[in-house]
Amino acid sequence: MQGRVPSPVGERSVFETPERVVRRLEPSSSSLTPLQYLQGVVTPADLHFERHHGGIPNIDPERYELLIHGMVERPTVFRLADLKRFPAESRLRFLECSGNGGSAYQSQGRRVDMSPQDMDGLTSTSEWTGVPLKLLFREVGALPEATWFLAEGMDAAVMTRSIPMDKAWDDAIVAYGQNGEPLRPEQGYPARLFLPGWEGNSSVKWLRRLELSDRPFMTREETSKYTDPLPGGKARMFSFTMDAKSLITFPTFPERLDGPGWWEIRGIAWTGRGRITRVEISTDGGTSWEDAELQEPVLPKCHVRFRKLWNWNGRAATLMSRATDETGYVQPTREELHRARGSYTRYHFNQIRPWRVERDGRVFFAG
Ligand SMILES: Nc1nc2c(c(=O)[nH]1)N[C@H]1C(S)=C(S)[C@@H](COP(=O)(O)O)O[C@H]1N2
Ligand SMILES: [Mo]
Repeated sequence: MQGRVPSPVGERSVFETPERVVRRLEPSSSSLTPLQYLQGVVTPADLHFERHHGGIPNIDPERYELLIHGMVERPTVFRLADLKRFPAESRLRFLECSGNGGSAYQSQGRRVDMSPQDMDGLTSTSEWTGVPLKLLFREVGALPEATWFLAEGMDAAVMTRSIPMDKAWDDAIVAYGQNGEPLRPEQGYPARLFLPGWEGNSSVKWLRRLELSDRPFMTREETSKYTDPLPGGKARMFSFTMDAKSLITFPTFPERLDGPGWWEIRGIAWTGRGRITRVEISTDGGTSWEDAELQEPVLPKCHVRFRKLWNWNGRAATLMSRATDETGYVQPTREELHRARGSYTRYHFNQIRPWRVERDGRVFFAG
């Protein structure tokens, strides 16, 4: 039987219902990746989470310009075509908003009907392509006195962040590609800063200006926002690195296990410090732990899949996952995180997420 003829651009199977793939929209300024429906580590570009502080600008790539100035020998304007003349780099890396997981932390066990998407959908993984920032900084002759640079976006929010120069010499890129195609407008088309492993906010989209300096600029986004209030009236600033985190994506709300027997507990783990080296699973609320298997590829600063077979005896159980990264850092419990950061902390919520499996097979968030 003859099937459908090819189309210039493919589409999803009609059996993959929109409710399954569509992103839950939070009031206007963000959308969430449906983590529980994804396979492998790549997030399809149209399911990448979005977070915009001033909407999505529409930028003509022919008119795009990136100015690099300040403590440099040769202030330079780069067009998009100029950026593409440098040797490109492509890497699979996660991007996570540092506010991710905040509602679960703040609900203190009151909200049980959250799916992984509801709870942690502000994280996604893409293959990002772009020019290493160090090549651009060498090109303009960055002065040795420069220790920070300002990154500025051209959206209505004029997002600005101060970034230590060390990140530029390490692995920062100016990205123009995502999963093999140009960036989506939602991800910063035609070019964004991309800082692997660092809080999403610092990866400034619709990038128009980089200014090198010998001090941070103390912008609104690093003083009134993106600082973590701590117990005792202090606050930590420039908390860029995303700490190791894991979350179970199955079984989770709203799934229901249809009977006792062998089930595969699955999830994803990631860390801004490099590689995930271990994920442990507890099926008894944290009393005992066993190693999960890490599924290839296990890449640095990238979502990694883990899995563990569980023989469910049909009694109520509490499932947890706990990640360790290559620096030896271990994902904390909610109590440990609370002790370190208090109730009013607003960013970097990497506490262990527990799930309660009821005797009837229904699963609820138990955090
Ligand atoms: N110019 C600009 N850059 C921005 C933002 C923004 O609103 N404007 N949002 C930041 C925040 S808070 C996050 S979490 C990430 C989200 O990137 P995404 O929308 O591609 O997922 O972009 C960051 N870069
Ligand atoms: Mo964010």
